[in-house]
Amino acid sequence: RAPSLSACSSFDFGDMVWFPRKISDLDKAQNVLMYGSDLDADHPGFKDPVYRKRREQFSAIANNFKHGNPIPRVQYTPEEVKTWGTVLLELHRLYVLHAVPEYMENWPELVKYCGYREDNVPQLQDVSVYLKRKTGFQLRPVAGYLSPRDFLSGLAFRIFHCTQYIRHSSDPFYTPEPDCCHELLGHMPLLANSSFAQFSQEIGLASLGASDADIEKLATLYFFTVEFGLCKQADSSFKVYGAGLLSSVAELQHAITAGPKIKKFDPELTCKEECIITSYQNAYYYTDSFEEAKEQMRAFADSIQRPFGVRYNPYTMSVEVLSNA
Ligand code: NLE
Ligand code: FE2
Repeated sequence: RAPSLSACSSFDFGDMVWFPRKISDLDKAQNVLMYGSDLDADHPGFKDPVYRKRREQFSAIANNFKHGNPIPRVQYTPEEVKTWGTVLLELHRLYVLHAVPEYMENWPELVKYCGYREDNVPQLQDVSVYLKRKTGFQLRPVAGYLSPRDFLSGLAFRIFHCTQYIRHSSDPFYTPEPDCCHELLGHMPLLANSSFAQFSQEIGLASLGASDADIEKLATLYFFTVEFGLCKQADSSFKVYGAGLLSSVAELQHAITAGPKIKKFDPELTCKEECIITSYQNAYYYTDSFEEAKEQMRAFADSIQRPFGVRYNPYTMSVEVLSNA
């Protein structure tokens, strides 16, 4: 029977792990795991004091951000704009050949409304306003790699956490961490697709209050689909929808020719694969269509057991907790 809001005797809501219930609660769910303002030693910017200093400015923007604020605009330096332009130009050539059609659909609008141009790094605020109108998604600046639980919980509210700094100029075609090229080129085009936006929110809702073990599985599956997923075409070649590939010239070229490293996506097996953050993946996973990836992820998310249900209320932008009793 359908879950009800009635008081529940068998489950004490007080036992529930904390999770954001309203959109402004995301201000309290911001655990950045690595990098942030303290770069790890294997990062290409580690030995560059100018880059490190610059990163502190971006960390400050993210750390001071509160839900409802406009995202501060950033004046990117000529060197940063050049890096962006180089990445955009090379990737665009590859998209035409290797990106799924859903990815390309919204390019003209990103150019028109968000300033996607070789000589301009798009501002997160402009993209956020565009997405809000298009699919209800909004962006929130973040200082680095967010904990999987916090990242997924943002999706429940149609909030996508975005880094705003750009990769180090010494290696435009691969960076070990998310940066604005990754967010803007890898993620934004698909978040402008309403079916993908809906899917993203469902994954987010499934994550709220889930056990650590379930979050780990869900995050791993998200990683091998939304970040690194491929689709098999009728002629047995592959098209790409994963954002981590669509933002890296080097790994995109590597992945589409990775032969036996490309395996069939199977939630039960794929959730055991190791997620590699600082270099290429050991394996990539494909489905027969982009739609199939979403369906399989949904089915997995539905199988997560929680002693309560959740329902999103779009009028109040809050999550209602329902008893399963
Ligand atoms: N390696 C990717 C890139 O170079 O754009 C970023 C991956 C973020 C998960
Ligand atoms: Fe990403």
